[in-house]
Amino acid sequence: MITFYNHLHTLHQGKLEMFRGQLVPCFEVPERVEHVLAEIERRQLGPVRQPTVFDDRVLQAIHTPRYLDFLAHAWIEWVALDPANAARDALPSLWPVRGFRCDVLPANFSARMGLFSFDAGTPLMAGTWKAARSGADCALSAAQLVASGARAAFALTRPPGHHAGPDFFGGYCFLNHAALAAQHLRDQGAARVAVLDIDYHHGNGTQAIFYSRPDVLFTSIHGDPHTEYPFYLGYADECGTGAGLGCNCNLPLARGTGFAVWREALRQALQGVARFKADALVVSLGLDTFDGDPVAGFKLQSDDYLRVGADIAAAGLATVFVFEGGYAVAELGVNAVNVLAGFEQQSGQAGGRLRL
Ligand code: SP5
Ligand code: ZN
Repeated sequence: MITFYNHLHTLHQGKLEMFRGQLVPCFEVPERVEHVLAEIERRQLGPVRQPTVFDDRVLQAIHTPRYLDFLAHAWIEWVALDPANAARDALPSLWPVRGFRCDVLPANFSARMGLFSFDAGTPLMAGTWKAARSGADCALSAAQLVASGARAAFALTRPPGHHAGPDFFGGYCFLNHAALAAQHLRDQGAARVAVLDIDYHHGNGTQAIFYSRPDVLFTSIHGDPHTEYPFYLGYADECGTGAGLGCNCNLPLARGTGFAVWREALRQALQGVARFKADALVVSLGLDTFDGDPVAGFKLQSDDYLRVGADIAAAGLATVFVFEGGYAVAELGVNAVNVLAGFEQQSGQAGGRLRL
């Protein structure tokens, strides 16, 4: 399997995130993808390439122009507020909740930052835009390869993407790579695309992006939002709306869930993908379902990820894997590559390729 590696990811390196009234060191660190890259090389999963650079206009199929414009210029505006800001990351501290106006763009930068975000755990810095932009290129390159007939491809990037919506960042995410990949597959001729999100946290951004669309199925297995981040979305009764009714499927599981129950949810999710008659699959590959993860609560073991990959391969679809969360840094390489190697072992030579 070919990996598209975001060689610019280190430009994004957050210092602190807000947690229970304190600024604590970021969980989403550069070493995360470096461990995965090292394991890909050690196990000889396949070639590692730099992404093709795609036109900015491709991003506009998923994100609003005013949000993209905000992200591209956020850092210079943050520093313009106060030159001393250059030494610290930008974090939002106020948000327009129910009853406030979101249609008017405030001139004040902090006010705009709140308008385009949903948490105070997602620091933005000088290199965030470049890093996220190059991550989008990785996802688009992987989708392009799969559209040209590859059985699968992997976008290895950070910051992650699945919490980012049409016009908001949060949950360590700025641009929604999985959504960009799914849209690119559509634009290249795949009539129906499924997104399978197996990160511990609900992919609220991806759900929001496709909620009213009948051509993209979003299906997600995650910690129950009653108790788990991002809390305000991800319940089982969210099934899509309008033409997209029936094209959204949430499978929330209790904190503490182990592999047997999780795997049954995966079987259900893949059954939905089959019923949808998807032509291609995008997997939001979060590894924070791991037992040892410091921010999450499922109990998957390293070996389980081999079976996760095999189960996904058995769906028989051309597949784009997009790297998302996972914060047990030392085990992240083994866990991620286990999914990809399990997939490769299971996927035969025939079938599972797009003919567009
Ligand atoms: C992509 C992704 O996985 N984003 C997750 C964002 C979760 N942010 C909130 C994490 C809360 C931190 N909890 C710390 C628990 C310390 N024991
Ligand atoms: Zn996560």
